[in-house]
Amino acid sequence: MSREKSQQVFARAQQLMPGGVNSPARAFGAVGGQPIVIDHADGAYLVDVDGNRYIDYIGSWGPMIVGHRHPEVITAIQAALERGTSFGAPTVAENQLAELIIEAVPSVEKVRLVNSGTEATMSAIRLARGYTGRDVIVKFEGNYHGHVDSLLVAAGSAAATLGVPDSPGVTPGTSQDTLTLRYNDVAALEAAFAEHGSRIAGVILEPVVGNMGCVPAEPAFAAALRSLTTEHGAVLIFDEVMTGFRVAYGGAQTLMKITPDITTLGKIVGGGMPIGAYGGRQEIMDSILPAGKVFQAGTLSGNPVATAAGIATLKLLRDHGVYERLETRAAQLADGLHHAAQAAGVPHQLQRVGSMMTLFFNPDPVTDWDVSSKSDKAQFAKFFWGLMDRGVYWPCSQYEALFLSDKHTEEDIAQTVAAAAESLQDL
Ligand code: KE4
Repeated sequence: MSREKSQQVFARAQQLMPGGVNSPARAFGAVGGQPIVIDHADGAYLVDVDGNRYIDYIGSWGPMIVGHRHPEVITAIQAALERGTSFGAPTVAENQLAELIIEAVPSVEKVRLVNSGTEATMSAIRLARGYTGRDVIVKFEGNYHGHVDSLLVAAGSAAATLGVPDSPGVTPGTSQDTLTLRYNDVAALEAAFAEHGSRIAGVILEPVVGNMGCVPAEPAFAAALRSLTTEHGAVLIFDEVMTGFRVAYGGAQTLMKITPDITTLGKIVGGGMPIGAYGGRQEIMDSILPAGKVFQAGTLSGNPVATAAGIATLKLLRDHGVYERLETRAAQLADGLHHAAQAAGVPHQLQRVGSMMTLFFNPDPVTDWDVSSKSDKAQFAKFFWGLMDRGVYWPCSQYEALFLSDKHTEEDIAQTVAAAAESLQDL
């Protein structure tokens, strides 16, 4: 498989942009080698600039749940373009996307659209602090909430992958009000509230972590989160940027039957265009300017082209039985990967919620960052390139989840499992 053009383009990229990428997750830092440069995509497939086709399990890190270039999404974007690209003024489409989100997500009575997941989580913690008048935010090791200064503490995703979970440039003054606990550790959570309860403005977590690999919140942990935040008057924030509209139409909160106070969204809600959102109880959301006094703003927030893509995507998810098909395909993939690893005698955990999952090279069930960080990253890197050389595009880090789309076919799954079986045998 020639990747000559990718190498030429990436060599130039490295002269122009730090590390040659506009987001470190793409840099292949954990697996060695160089990223492939994508020319175009369609359905479940990516095609690189050398003409190599891959079955795509990143899906732009989650957004492409209905597949690349879905005709109804493209048509909606084209129609929006005929009316203009940005007005900086209210539009009907913002109402329509807000209504879809409010209808879908149980905790959201009012919502504010922004331009990325990072903006959503940054705004959500400012809102929690402004609403409660308190300073401390609790987060969890291995959870990633975007590059928000006060949350870049023990972060997951690319921060963990590239070894900077506590980034340079984040000052002690910023991180002093961030309390970082172990995920799924009820005792630690109880102790934190016992000691700091009256100072805690909010608790933010990924209800199903994707950013240390796929690690769901255990029921006792989830219940403790809700009871302790309620008892102490703290805001419970579910960061559903990844899980929102992914694990279920209403997000992880509908599966867990836990209603947070604020939910952050991104990725799928923009259908591949730059959209984030945060929403919650009306009395909390009405603290946001201009209804209230907590400042947050954005030139391109609610952009008409982006909202058109988001509306089309959410309607496809709401009306066309996508989740049933995703569940069937995801179960087939998970089952195939587990049996292939078993046959190869490779210690592993296959952890899945809906159509997001991770094959951990780890003998122990992964419940928190301590365990996840002990996964065999050298094995993962070999497995990754074995798949790439067999036309399967896998998340380029053990600390990421993979995602299926509605366009992945049974044949794609069979081809992926066969490629995985060969790659695992070669370890
Ligand atoms: P963005 O600012 O990248 O849109 O969203 C940040 C974010 C917030 N919360 C969660 C749970 C997230 O997973 C993310 C972003 N996810 C990573 C992948 N693990 C995005 C990929 C990247 O950084 O390039």
